[in-house]
Amino acid sequence: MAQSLFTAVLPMDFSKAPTAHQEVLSWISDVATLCEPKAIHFCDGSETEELELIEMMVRQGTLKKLNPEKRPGSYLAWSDPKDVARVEDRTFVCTENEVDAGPNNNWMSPDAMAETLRPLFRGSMSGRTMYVIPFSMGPIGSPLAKIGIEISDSPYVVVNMRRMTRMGAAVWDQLGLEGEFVKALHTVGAPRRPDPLTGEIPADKSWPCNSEKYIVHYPERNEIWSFGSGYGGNALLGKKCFALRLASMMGKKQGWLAEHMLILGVESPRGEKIYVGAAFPSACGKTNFAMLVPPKAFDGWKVTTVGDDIAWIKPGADGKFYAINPESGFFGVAPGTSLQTNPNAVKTISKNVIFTNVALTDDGDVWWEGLSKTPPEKLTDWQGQEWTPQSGRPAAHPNARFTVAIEQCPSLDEKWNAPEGVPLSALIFGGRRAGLVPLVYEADSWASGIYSGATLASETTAAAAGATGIVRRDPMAMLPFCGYNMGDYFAHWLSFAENTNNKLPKIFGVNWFRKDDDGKFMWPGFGDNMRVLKWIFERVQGRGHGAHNALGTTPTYDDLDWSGLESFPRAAFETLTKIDGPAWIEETKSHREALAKFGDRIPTAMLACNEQLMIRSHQQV
Ligand code: TSX
Ligand code: MN
Repeated sequence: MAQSLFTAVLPMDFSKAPTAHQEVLSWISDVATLCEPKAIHFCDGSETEELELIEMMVRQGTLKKLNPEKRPGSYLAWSDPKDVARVEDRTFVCTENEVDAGPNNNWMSPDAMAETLRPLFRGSMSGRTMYVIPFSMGPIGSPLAKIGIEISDSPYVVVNMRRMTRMGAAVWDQLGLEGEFVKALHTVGAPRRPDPLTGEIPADKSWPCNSEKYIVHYPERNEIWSFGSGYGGNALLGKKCFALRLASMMGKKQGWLAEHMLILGVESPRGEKIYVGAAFPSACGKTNFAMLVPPKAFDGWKVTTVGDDIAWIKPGADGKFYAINPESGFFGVAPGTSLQTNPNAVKTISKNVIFTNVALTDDGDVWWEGLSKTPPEKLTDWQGQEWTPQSGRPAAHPNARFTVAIEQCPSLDEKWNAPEGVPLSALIFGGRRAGLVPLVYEADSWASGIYSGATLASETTAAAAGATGIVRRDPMAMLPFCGYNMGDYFAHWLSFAENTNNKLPKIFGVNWFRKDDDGKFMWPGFGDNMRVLKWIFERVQGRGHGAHNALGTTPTYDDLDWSGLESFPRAAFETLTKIDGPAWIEETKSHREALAKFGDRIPTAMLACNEQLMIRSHQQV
């Protein structure tokens, strides 16, 4: 490590530490005493630091350097095959009272969990360097931003956190001597202890991890303890653990919302601009929507990207709902990403990328299913095995990822880093439904819009485990990410209507995935979703027309702009937006059962919406 960087070797001497924040230093000291690392390194976020860590990981086999002519500044990691995704059944929310975590979370009492974790963390960093990673979720100094410090024994985590968050020395200045921060502790749980016979430390694995895993949240202490995994949301603790699970709880206490939403801007040829937040469950193409390229015929219309995964939203003094993207990078799913599905993403990942679990080409570049129609003749798959198109197994893991700084995105919005955030005029909830749900509708009210989010569902695809076509409820796409009781969460959403100063965003439902009787997608999707976005834009401006039905307001054929898609049959659009009363009676029954699973904290307003929808479904012809 360079001399300019502070590396404390045990016993601890913090006299040259980059912060004098007493609570930070005593926490670091406690963690080091528990985890017994061989050294402590305070990350400064510099390029020099990153290059040194990368060089070390290349030497050790964790990273492969990609061909600098094809993919400058980029590297590839292959994980342990048993460490490829978030582990929801190993994820816990530890509140004093079980009911506060809710039926939507695994729960253990904080004391019982501490007893479980202490022995696992004791000596867990033996033979490794412990990295202290200061980061800000949101623009440093923004009134909406929050600071975290991750302690991790994984250099892979450091280089990923540098892309995904504002990480480095500037955070210490912002934190000062008294500032609040989230304590985020992570270990891969693979101590390197000397062999008892030879005294030698065995060679390290390229992807150290532990078969036992715990992802633990203490919302009442603003703490995260993560054990045993080096992958994504299990290890990059600023993302799902902090920015969604802990932040959702902070937002409930402090009057704001932490949501699993992309944020995009829509600008008309006349220069009018709105911002939109959208929540979709996984495998619905959130990143694609966040980077949408309008059809050629939509000359002068622009879609810009603020974020692709998380939004922190708070009403301002003017009552508008201001949103920031707490992240500064994309941790995106690679398979399915191509010039056809998402040209902006492909351009974003042309350089300075950490790829995880994609396939390697003969000339040192990357490949994944969907990148090109015809796969290369020969590849090395994500497990390091030779692969040909005849192999009969995917070359990239279906959950393979790219990690890249948001600033490389060609559609980046000019206000992506604005400390005050961007004002949201519309919120969208969307799922993958082969039937029932029309292409788009506007909810009649704040409460009925929340109801449509609360009953959001998506059908499983071939990519997800198990059978296809099974409807899974995923309220507001937050089921795995709400850090408290989901009933209280709906109540918190409803509470924003109580302040009459609030200018509530309009709420829309969308479904890009409706199929015809032959099982074919009816809507072209992708860039053509601009037609729907334009209608939403017009509705927000009080123009835009539609027909009223059981769900709210849906555009008729003539209400959409068909420029460049004039061949789309009127009859197909009728089917695509049809609301089938009898089918909605059944759907509404299923809503009621789904809401009942969240227990007695469900607000009565949600049950009233359910009854209302039942009446309207009976009236729907
Ligand atoms: O991301 C998607 N979007 C949103 C884009 C802004 N996908 C991919 C989902 C998996 C992550 C979509 N898939 C969308 C969509 O709007 N629509 C569909 C379904 C579909 C797939 C293929 C075609 C049309 C629709 N057409 C052809 O393949 C030619
Ligand atoms: Mn997500």
